[in-house]
Amino acid sequence: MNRLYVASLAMISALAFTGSTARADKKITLGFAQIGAESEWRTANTKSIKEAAESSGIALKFSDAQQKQENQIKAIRSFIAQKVDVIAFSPVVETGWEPVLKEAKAAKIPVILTDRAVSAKDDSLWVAFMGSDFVEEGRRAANWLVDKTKDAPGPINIVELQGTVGSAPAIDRKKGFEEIIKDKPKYKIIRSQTGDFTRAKGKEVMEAFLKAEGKKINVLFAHNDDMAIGAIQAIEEAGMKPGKDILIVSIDGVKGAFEAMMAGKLNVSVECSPLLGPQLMAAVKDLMAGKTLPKRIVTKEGVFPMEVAAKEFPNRKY
Ligand code: GYE
Repeated sequence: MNRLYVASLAMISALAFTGSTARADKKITLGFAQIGAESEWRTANTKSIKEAAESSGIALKFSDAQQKQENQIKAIRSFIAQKVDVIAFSPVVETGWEPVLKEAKAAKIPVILTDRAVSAKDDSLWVAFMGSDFVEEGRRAANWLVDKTKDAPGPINIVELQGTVGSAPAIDRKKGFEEIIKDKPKYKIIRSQTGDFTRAKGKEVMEAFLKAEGKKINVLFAHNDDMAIGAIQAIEEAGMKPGKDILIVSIDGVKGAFEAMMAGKLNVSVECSPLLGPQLMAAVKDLMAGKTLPKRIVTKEGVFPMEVAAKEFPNRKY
């Protein structure tokens, strides 16, 4: 009697056990190694990924690297050790990923790059890259400026706040912007330094630019809105009018930028959408269903000058 009882108990628990592992097996696990929380863009990106994972029924293991490559590498290694189904990450800088990507490949875990690309010869180390065309964003920023100042006499002195050193958006936005102005001698980049995509650094570096160049500065090109917003503060504290004394061109199109445009302090923001979550989850599901993903998935984006800011503001989702 007793033995039978124990045996049936064991059977029941064995059944429950296999039942639950079978169910757990079906749920896809995604490991996502985020860069950090350096900007409004990044916060919106994280929110988009978390919400999309939740609504797609994907189990998300999320890690925040606080803008350090070594932390991202550690997170990816731990995802490999945990045998997640898919790894996705937004590489803080372009280089130095081969070893860890090879480890993922050896473990047969597909990797999707989101937002930022890596620079590596062997592109079999990732299955797809989804994100914006940063060179095009740089061109859009410069094209707006060239058009806006077409009747202004030169020289037009530009200061540039670059994003994180070695990151794809910093390299590409600079490249795209320079490509447009390089055959127009009226435009001169007189100072260029990194503000690491943060408000605090953007303000600090702009203060240094203002100290060195003062009223000579006609334009600020900031690689993201947060640095532009930090710089706006520095310009105001120096007794100048941002958006008037100094034209300000930036990239992202976050709510903070729209508010600055509506206040007349920021002239234009080139859109770069952080809402990659739904696209990423769809790709993860396709991948698990055995489909081949397109190697490059580009996000659709626009340009928003201050004149349209108030009208567009209610439509903004980040
Ligand atoms: O522009 C910036 C963020 O990689 C596109 O990173 C992203 C950039 C974005 O910190 O605000």
